[in-house]
Formats: sequence, structure tokens, C-alpha cells
Amino acid sequence: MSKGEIVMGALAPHPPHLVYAENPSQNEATSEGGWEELRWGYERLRESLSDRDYDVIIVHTPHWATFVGTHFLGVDKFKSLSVDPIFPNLFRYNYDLKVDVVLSKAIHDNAADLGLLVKMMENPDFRIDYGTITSCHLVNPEWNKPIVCISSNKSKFYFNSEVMQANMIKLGEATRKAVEASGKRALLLSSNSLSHRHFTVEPEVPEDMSKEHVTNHNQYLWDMKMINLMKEGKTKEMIDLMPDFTEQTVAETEAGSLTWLMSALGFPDYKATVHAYGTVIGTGNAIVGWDPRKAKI
Ligand code: 2X7
Ligand code: FE2
Repeated sequence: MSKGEIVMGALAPHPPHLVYAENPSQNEATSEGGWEELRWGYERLRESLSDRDYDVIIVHTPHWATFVGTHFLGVDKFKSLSVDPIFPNLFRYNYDLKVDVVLSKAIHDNAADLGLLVKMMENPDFRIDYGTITSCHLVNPEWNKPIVCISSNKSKFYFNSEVMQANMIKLGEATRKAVEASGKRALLLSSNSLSHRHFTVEPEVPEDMSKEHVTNHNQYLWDMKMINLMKEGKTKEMIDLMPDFTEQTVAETEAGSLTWLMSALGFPDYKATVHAYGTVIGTGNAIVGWDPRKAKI
């Protein structure tokens, strides 16, 4: 068996508004569009994957929050309705997905070997979170690949950002090792926004783009700082700044998804490709790809 590999890593944020705006048949709510810059960014990310075949998508999601350890989906198939608890008016999505339980278990076992507290989630009636569904839908609307879905352990809240980061670095290593040993080609998704202060009142027409802007200038400056470090290939510096960034912008990086991704990719020093930056109800969202082929140049 040949060695498996990570074919690409991506920052793939999950505002449910983006799925709503696309009007896929799976979503019950319908819209007049909106958030085109981000949706066209997802088109560019999909285009960048068109010459990269892969067997599985591995997603780390903030909206499956586990307070005791990191959990992994451990059932072959899930089919149900996912409703966003904050925006049920926008996101009521009928999903039908497959899980690569073998790879899921392999990452789980490697993470346990590295001292992390882990658990396989084996309840067939478990409801998949909207973060996983949104990011996976926007990257692969055909849903023709199995996924591995990893929960976010809220260790930042029990302990602090530094403990969370240390655990996510181990989880990234466990993921990379499991992918390499599996012989599979994996696409990794960090499903999170950047700055995360948002409006508390929704516009009457949610997709009214005359109402959309970043919550405040401080959030914007921090987002640009982080994105520029990605573009320059300074991902170790980005991870070092992460606790301050997260604190200042209430960023969704608190869940650890981006730290996990950077660790799995071996802290890239090559340039990331920024496909888009845009706001959703005031939050900052970047769609960014890391192509490990660039490391070899
Ligand atoms: O979960 C989210 C998010 N991360 C960003 C914006 C709007 C809604 O939901
Ligand atoms: Fe979110």
C-alpha cells in the first residue's frame, strides 16, 4: 500500500447563510442570494481541487462541542434534518452522509497514544452539527465522499488557550500519521470563522447586502493580520498570536480547528491561497487553501 497524503488543507467557514444563499434542494429555506464574494470564493476553492482527487474529507468543527475530550463519528451513515439553533429561518438542511469509520478510529487511536482523551461517537441517532454540514456542502456539494468528523473539545474554557493549542497540535499530528498509514488521500477542513463579534439583530431580509459589514474596525485589522501571515507562510507566528487574536475578536479559532489544521499540515511555510474574505452578520470569514505540493517546490 502506498503512503497516504493530505492533498489539501482549507480554512472553510460555515455561516449557514452561505448555504441558504445557494438554494440547494436539501435546504428548506429559500433566498434571493447574497454573500457572493464568499460563495465565489468557495467556487475558487472547488476549482483549485479539480485536479486533486481525494478519498475522504476530514473536518474539525466548532459546533460539535464536547466538554470531556475529543469525539469522532463512529457510525457508517447519518441521515436526518439539521436545523441551525440561532438561524432556523435560514438553515433546515436534509443531510444524508457517509463516514469513513476506519480512518476515524485510526485518528482516535493515534490521539489516545499521544495522551489525548478521546471517544468514538456510536449513537446512530446523533444529529450532525450545521458547521460540518455547511463546510462539507460548500466544498463538495455532490456529497460523493465519506467524511471524518472531529468534535471540538472546549479545553479553552476548562483551562486556557495554551492548553487548547497544545492538545490541537497533538490532534493534528495524530491526524497526519493516520492519513499516511491509511494509504488514502485526504482533504482537511478547518470549519470556522475568524473574528466572531456579530450583530444581535438580523436585517428584515437576511440577504440584504446593504446591511452587511464587519462589526468593527478592530475585528477587520485583526483578521487582516492573520490572513497576511497565512499569505506569507508564517503559520507558526500565526499560531503564536492565536490566543491574543481569539481574545480580542472573540474568534471562532477558540474551538481549535485552525490550530489542528496547521499542525496536521506541519505548520506550512509556503504561501496559502486566499480565495475570499467577507463578512456574515458582522463576522469575518476567510476561505483559504494550503496545497502541500508547494512545500516540495
Ligand atoms: O456559526 C456561525 C458562524 N460561525 C458565523 C456567522 C453566522 C452564523 O453562524
Ligand atoms: Fe460558527
